[in-house]
Amino acid sequence: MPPPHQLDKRPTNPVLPGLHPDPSVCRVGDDYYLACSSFEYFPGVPLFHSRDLVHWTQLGNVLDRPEQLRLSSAWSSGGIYAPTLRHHDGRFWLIVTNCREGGGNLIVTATDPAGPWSDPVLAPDVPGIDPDLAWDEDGTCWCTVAGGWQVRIDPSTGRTLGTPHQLWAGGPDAKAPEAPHLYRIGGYWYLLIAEGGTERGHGVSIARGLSPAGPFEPCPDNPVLTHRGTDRPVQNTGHADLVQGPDGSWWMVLLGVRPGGGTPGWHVLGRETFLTPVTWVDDWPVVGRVSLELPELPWPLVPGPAEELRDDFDSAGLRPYWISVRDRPVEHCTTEERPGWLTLRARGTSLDEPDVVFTGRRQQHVACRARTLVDPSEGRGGLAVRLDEQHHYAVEATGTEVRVIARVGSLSTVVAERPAPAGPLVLALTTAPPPEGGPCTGPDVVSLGFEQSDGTFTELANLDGRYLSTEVAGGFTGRVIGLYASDGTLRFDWFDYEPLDG
Ligand code: 6LW
Repeated sequence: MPPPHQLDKRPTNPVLPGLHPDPSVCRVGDDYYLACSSFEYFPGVPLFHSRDLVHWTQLGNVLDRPEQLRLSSAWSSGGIYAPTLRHHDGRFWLIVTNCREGGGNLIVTATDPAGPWSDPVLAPDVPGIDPDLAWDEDGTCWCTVAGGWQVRIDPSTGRTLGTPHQLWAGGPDAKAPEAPHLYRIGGYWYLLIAEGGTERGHGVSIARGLSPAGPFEPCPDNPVLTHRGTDRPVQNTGHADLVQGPDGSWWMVLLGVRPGGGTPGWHVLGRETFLTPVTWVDDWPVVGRVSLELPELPWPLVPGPAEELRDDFDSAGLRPYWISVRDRPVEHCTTEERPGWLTLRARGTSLDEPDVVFTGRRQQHVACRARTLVDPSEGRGGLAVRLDEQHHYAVEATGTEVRVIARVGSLSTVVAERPAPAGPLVLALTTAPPPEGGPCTGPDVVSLGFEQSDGTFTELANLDGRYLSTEVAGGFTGRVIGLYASDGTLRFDWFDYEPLDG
């Protein structure tokens, strides 16, 4: 049994649950590395390591310095989209798009994937989002982007060479041909793309040719992967990357969602990273169905270190899973000011504001509990589950009151209010599957309240979770559970996240 507050990483699919979409993977010897999108959150681009493609340990975040990542003008679900991670010539290369005003494509490199990563080199002439880097035998680097556009590039300067040309953009009338990855496998160059849009119509298609610059012939069995029109528990499957194991077997990492509730189904954790096997027939990939069961692996599992679920804020700085909305200046978020506590100093006046001081972790389990001990004597703030500025539930404390606030679209309301006991208090929220119901049943219920000094939970509100889903809020993210300050200074002694699934 793992010690309390640590998550025994039992192998499951998704291999990276919660808001971890657009996975890009590479192998170096016996080690695998994987990066994901991070949108309006800072630091950006979480980076993971694994020895078995199943157990992933976060090494850090690629864009973890303000000089590398500016998100101030990024709207919710804007910011960092769709990295490609590759290892070439003894270095790790990562290319990614910052979708904000004045943003664009950027390239960073590192010799150690745990960092530090370089300052970004901008690639302003790369003609689109979802950039990929691939090197051919003579060292030419090809950058391919959404829509099937490609241009040669010098990745060390970001300068493009020559004029972009269009390769292959999926099937006729394909919606959103994106997420290209180009590989040399055997005698062919393969262009893997996503198409159909990242919603229920999502899929993966492939084409091949003899040169990285095309022409490409589409696979007769496209899409090689889609769950559209099925009742499989994993939906929206797409945006994939391929990797080969040391034994020669092939694997695909991809994004998928787990919708819950009645119809049309709501996914609340965001787009998650799944793993599925790939075999080859006539030099075309055949992709296994993406299931909640782990595929059989031809190697033994290598669990990483157990994950710490409780943070006592005793170490300098925050662990890599903590993400903040748009930035994290030390004047607003620090563990240094009162040792052993996280201090948050308000800037925006509520979670509705784009500059709110909020720092949290991805919700990774359908059923979970989060608790924090807060000292609200110098301000107002608390514990929230956030989808974006317009969709969040919070239990908030001042020196005198505890209240639950719900914001859904343009409606914001104080759902419940109680006098607060004096001194620090424990705020708590749980998410749980809904009671049995008909087609209108939501995906889960979110209960918010506080704990009495004897540890009993006082529920102040119990809210339908569908309003904190991507199907309601729109966009590309998922829920983040965390701590915020909306006025003055809030101090948090600890934060505890506990999975309740199974
Ligand atoms: C990303 C695109 C996608 O740029 O969603 O599912 C977008 N695929 O490739 C944002 O994550």
